[in-house]
Amino acid sequence: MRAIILVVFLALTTSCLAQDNDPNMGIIPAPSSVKKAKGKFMITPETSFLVDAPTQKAAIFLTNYLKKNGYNNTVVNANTMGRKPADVKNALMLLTNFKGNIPEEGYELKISGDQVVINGKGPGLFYGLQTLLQLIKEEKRGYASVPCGVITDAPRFAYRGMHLDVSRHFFSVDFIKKYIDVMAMYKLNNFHWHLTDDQGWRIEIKKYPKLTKVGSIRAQSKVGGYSGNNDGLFDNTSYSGFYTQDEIREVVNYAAERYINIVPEIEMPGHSMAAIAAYPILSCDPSKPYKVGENWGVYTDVYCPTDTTFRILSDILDEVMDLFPGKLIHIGGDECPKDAWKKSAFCQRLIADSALRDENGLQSYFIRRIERHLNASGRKMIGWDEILEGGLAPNADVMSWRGEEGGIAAAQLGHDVVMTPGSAGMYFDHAQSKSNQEPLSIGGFASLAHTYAYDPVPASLTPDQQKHIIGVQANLWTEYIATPAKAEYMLLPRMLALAEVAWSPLSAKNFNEFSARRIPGHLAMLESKGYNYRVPEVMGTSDTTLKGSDFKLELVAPVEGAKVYYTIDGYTPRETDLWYTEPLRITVPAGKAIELQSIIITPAGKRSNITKMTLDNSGK
Ligand code: TNX
Repeated sequence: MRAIILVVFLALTTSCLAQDNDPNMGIIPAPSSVKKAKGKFMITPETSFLVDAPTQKAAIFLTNYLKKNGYNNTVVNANTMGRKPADVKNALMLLTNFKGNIPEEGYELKISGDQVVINGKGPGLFYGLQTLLQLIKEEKRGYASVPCGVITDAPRFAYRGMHLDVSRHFFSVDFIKKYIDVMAMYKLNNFHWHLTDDQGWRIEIKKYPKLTKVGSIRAQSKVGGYSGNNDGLFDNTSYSGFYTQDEIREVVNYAAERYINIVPEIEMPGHSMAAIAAYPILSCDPSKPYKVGENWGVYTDVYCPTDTTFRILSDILDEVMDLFPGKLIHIGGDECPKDAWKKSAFCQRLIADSALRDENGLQSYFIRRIERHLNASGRKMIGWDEILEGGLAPNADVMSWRGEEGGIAAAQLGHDVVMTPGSAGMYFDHAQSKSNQEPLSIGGFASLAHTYAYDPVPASLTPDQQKHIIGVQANLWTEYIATPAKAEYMLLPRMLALAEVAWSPLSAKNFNEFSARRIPGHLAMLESKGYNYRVPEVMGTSDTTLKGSDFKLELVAPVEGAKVYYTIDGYTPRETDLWYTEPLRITVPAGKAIELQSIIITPAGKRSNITKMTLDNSGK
């Protein structure tokens, strides 16, 4: 019997990968509305670039973009040129002075053969420009084309966050800026900077210099995971790093130029070994020796809720608030074991004197006292969902990470919530596939599809309660991420899925279009900008067995410009192997099986996981 099995991914042909076939014109995150039109606007040395508000961040960003990308065109003030912008042909303009209403952070982008017009204000104008930059196709130096169309757009959520843990591993200011750059490209607007934890204190505090002098250095780090040969294995190498206050200010400004607010996190009362090692007086037993954490996980020594601790933490938070102008200050609050408080006579007395229920009540006392201090300076506290235990601080926002329950409970109590559940693909330290070809990770599983599928608004909330879901965030914890290349590998492309979760209306979301039509162009673009990313596997094949004798297989590269290489001889495919150029026709002799192994190799030499498909005609 001859069976013809046609494996075609989403019934797409190679040409369909071109973003011309994407109803969203290749834009990520998918806009609220896209109307494609025929024709192109051509950018040439004669094109006028006009702005009616030259001090707008978008105008400055455009000026820098032109300079950096080899255009000699200058940006002209539309108010002083003596003509109405609408009358200028071959012009690209950023306008704040438009008729009609555009929602907060929204924009309108109209591209015709004569003109490109972006209408918007502040962040909206900036996001319109980011969309435009995704549409620009360089032809040669100084020349580019933009496809015609009309886009109207505004975000679904006000809080669109990406987190980075710089305690477990430290990342340079240059890397932080690169991280902020890619966030801005995808319209994310909150960078959650996890600055302190057990394994390192990474922000200079002038009043308490030992926080960095002692607390930023650990004697050694855990090697690998906790099983097998790596069990109990340490690298015997000291590890350090912190940001000076000048560096912090530089990053805050850099982010603000891109409409990114920074949410600094100073962890308390748990995850505080680094600070306790620097100032043992912060602990419940100052006579014990402490060292900066060398292992990952959760430590049982935590801040003791004494007046001294509150004075020191208030001083620290005062310096933090001076550095970070944003409203939200993150105080952690997660994973605070109660062992030390149970043993402490001071804590037990405090529980009794303040009529607290138990140690959970004490945790809540701790958080409320810190909240009062932040509120007194006009700031809002945000913490991980454990701050709900023992009663939530009156004005706090909650970041729901242990599933959605904490977020749901907080929204029901009328608190604002940022959803970031690990179970829904928001933990970018989790592996991106179940393959053993993935690099070491903390475990867990968050594929691109899983991340993409998340909807942060729980159906169990009433419409009024749903308004308290102010947004969504993904977290990049770095226990097992020691290098910028690996951080980018774990970030990309999942952050692009997060961007659609955070920005796009549900009606515009479509995973097949996202992954097969939009992602390939974006990965090529990110590669050209020097980002590392996880190369998705070859499309059109998978780790499976197909039964039959005659096969026609259509393989597609998920990165524009990348090649598919394959073997049928059982060897690992590499660039010296067969290069896929047209649908494969493979006939398997009766009684035999052939293993088709395939890999993607990108122009820069990045490689995907290898996929093995068995074409089985053994008759078994
Ligand atoms: C839990 S998420 C933590 C972090 C770890 C992370 C690893 C949270 C609030 N606490 O300390 O790095 O898991 O996935």
